[in-house]
Amino acid sequence: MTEPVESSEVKSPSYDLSKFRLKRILTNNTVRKSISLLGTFDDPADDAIVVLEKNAYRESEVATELPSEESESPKKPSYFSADLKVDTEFVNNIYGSYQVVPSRDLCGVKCTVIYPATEKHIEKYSVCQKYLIRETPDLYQRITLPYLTSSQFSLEWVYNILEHKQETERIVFEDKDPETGFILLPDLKWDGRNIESLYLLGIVHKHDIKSLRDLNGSHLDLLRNLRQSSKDAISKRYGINPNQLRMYFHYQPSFYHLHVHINPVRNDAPGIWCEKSHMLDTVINNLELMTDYYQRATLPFVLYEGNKLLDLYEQEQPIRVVPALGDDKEQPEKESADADPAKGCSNEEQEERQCKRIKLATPEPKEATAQACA
Ligand code: M7G
Repeated sequence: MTEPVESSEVKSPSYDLSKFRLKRILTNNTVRKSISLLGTFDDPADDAIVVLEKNAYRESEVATELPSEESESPKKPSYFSADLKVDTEFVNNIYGSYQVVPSRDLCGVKCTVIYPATEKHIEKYSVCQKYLIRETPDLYQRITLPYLTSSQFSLEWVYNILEHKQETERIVFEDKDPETGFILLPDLKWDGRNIESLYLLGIVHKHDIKSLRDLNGSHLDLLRNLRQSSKDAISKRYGINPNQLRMYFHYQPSFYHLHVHINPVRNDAPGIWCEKSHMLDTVINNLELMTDYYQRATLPFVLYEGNKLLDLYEQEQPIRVVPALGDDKEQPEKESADADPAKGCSNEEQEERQCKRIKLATPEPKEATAQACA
């Protein structure tokens, strides 16, 4: 039974995690060892998303005792102890294969719940096709900006953090300056246990910067402070060398209030792909070279099937239907309305062509390659 943290000011919905009822699996990522589930709790009308993720190994968990330490207590949990249950699968010559169950302390699974979940959350956590958009400043103004202004995830959780209503005890560092200040705290994705997989967020106090697109030369002091003060605070709290930290923005982000993602470079954190991440160092340098760089740049970003913004871009330029081979123009001509594959193929030939393309673009449904849009 899990009871979400409540404060007197902010009510969080309550639910009993053990009573989760599965409707369907949204993604099963065998590489990350995580599974995203759609279901319900007591009220069948409210959808819930539950994400289960096996924890990363901590180096202390594989430590073995030295003879001189045997009498020392208390013992830290370790795989190699009398508690380990071992089932032998096979032993062949010098090779052995086993299934082992370690002590209870080492069997924890990180669980994230979104309840009630909206259609947009379900979209974000589902397996889907992804497409790259090259967003010019004009396309941003005409298509992306109106869309994100009318349809975006609630920023309530961000304001709760900035106003010290939630997660207050998790704050690692705060600079309260309204122009250049920010709050540094663990990201929802971090299990909070393993420094190897450390994942922090730096959320700025300023309220009018939606994303990278809004940044200009006047924000350089804020960005430099974000970089330096975060590094200092992380070094002090976690003992991590500042030169081993990856600091970046997402474009497009899911939440349009400026925040920087921070994790160790040696850890492949989720969402570090080049099509989504912009290093803080590069952003600062671009603004030093050209103060309105992000108002002038064409910024690529990923859209996924099911996102309404993809349909809006499709009306502007063909995205799901790739131009015929050899017709690799910079800006492909707009195709006729009947070519919209989302509405099905209008004639057999087109259907066959389209199906071939989808087959090429769609990996075999191996679990190992299934990726959430998140
Ligand atoms: P993003 O780039 O806007 O979206 O990052 P994406 O990375 O999800 O596509 C938002 C970040 O905020 C993500 O890394 C989330 O894991 C994190 N996050 C989201 N929520 C709702 C919370 C929350 O309530 N608390 C904390 N600490 N982090 C959150």
